[in-house]
Amino acid sequence: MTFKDFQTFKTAPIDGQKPGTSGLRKKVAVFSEPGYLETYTQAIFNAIEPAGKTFVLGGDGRFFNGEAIVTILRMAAANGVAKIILGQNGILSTPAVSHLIRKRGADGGFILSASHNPGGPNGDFGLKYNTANGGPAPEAITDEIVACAEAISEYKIGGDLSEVLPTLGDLGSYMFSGMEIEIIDPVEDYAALMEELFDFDAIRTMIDGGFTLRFDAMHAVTGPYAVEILERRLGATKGSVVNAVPLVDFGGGHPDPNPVWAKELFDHMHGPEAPDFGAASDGDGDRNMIVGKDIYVAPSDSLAVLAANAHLAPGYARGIAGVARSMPTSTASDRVAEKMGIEAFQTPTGWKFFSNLLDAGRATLCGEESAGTGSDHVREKDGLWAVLLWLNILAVRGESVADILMDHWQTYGRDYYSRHDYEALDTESANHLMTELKSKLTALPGLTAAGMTVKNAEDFAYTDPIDGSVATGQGIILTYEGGARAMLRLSGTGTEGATLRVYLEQYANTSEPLSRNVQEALSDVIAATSAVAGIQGILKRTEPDVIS
Ligand code: VG1
Ligand code: CO
Repeated sequence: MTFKDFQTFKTAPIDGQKPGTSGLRKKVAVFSEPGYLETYTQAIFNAIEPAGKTFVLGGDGRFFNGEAIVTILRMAAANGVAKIILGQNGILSTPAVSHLIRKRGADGGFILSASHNPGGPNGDFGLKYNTANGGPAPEAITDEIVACAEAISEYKIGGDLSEVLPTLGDLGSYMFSGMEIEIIDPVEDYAALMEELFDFDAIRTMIDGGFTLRFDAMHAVTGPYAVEILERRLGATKGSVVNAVPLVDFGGGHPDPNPVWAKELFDHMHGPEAPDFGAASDGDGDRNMIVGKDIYVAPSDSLAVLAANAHLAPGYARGIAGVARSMPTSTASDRVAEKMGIEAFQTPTGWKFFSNLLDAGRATLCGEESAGTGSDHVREKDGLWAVLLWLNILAVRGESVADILMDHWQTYGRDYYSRHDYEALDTESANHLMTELKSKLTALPGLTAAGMTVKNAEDFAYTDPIDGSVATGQGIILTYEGGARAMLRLSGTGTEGATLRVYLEQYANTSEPLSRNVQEALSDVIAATSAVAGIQGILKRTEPDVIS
């Protein structure tokens, strides 16, 4: 094929294309409208000047992944891209893309995923652009992409890829219209990186000694990664990885690893057959849930425990430089940082805000309450990485998950924590609630509701300590007298109406009871926050849809 075979087409009008917390997410029906994916892809290309550059490409295998890969390959060729490093069959987990960009010195990457959102023909699809450091594009670039999406009127696309590549399943290098496509094993480089960071011998010895585990891949992208690493390389019994086969609709499930959506694993870990360790990951492999026998580790606690113990793994034996957490994540990790004498950061929600801190070597570990934990080994959160760090710590300490968590609370105190989600709200009332709350922030300090007195009320804005960029309107923080916090923000990843997230936190020091029921321990802050924000009055909801 020659260059003249490339054609330009009129773009489809794309409405509401602004990327949210993590890339652009829409219903499959929207993404697959003629010209929609093409328009957004061309907008990215127009924003990043792709000619002569190398990109990594892959997705979580959800419905429309294959078609989208082919479209992006044809468009990359037409836009003069020099090379695409493609996961076999178009599959790569999000952390694996991040690692490949860094390892190969690529100029960026495209991740096809709507992460934890359901898939299938009626589910969601998404596209995220990551930059050369391996991290999600910062706001300056996503703003540029949006501007390009509004301004363009045509897109460039190459000819029939199937003449060169009838399938995307054969490893090797191929030339397509002057662009190289290198098809690689999606697992190999990632597994090798994990072997560098963790003491696989110690974990293997622990497993040989009778330690049992179950990993729920939720029919999403981590299946092949977990089978290779946990079963083949670490010797976990065959079948320890359940729901290991990735399916385009995730088996009809909601690939979000929390006690609600990973209930099967959660119940198993609380039943008579519970193994020593349970874990799950999400659609694109960047989230993790950690459960011990009869004990769930809240993600905010997990970050704190990992920070306090990371030095037990070879990759972090020199210690960690700092810990960063997103604003609604509990302050448990701050306490660890303080004791260790290292920096603690509070960033807005979304992994992109950690990138600069990781690049600058100011933070080594990062985490979000939404089951995201990671480190400076890549620039995304990383589900299996968190699982392996936990396993490494368990192997070195020789204690149970429950013992390690209890010991942590007895050392630092406990941050009782929960997130209440109000889903599928009409956008107007959700916005109204936030606007009302913002309008009365200055009047809140001193106000008492449900026996709790508001100490401080803040509309969270973040100034990046490295490049000075400012992100405003990142959610409301209510601080109460006595160490409780509540955070409220609207989700930026949903595709239906609006979701209000209410994050609730109550600190108990070491002399207080540390094993209370979480919702009970939080009941005052729940009631107070509900009253202060007018949740029932404005949303006409009495209960959240999801409690995690
Ligand atoms: C949610 C989480 C946030 C996470 C984001 C992407 O965003 O709350 O912590 O970074 O999803 O995660 P929101 O705006 O819906 O609250 V993933 O695993 O979906 O890439
Ligand atoms: Co994800």
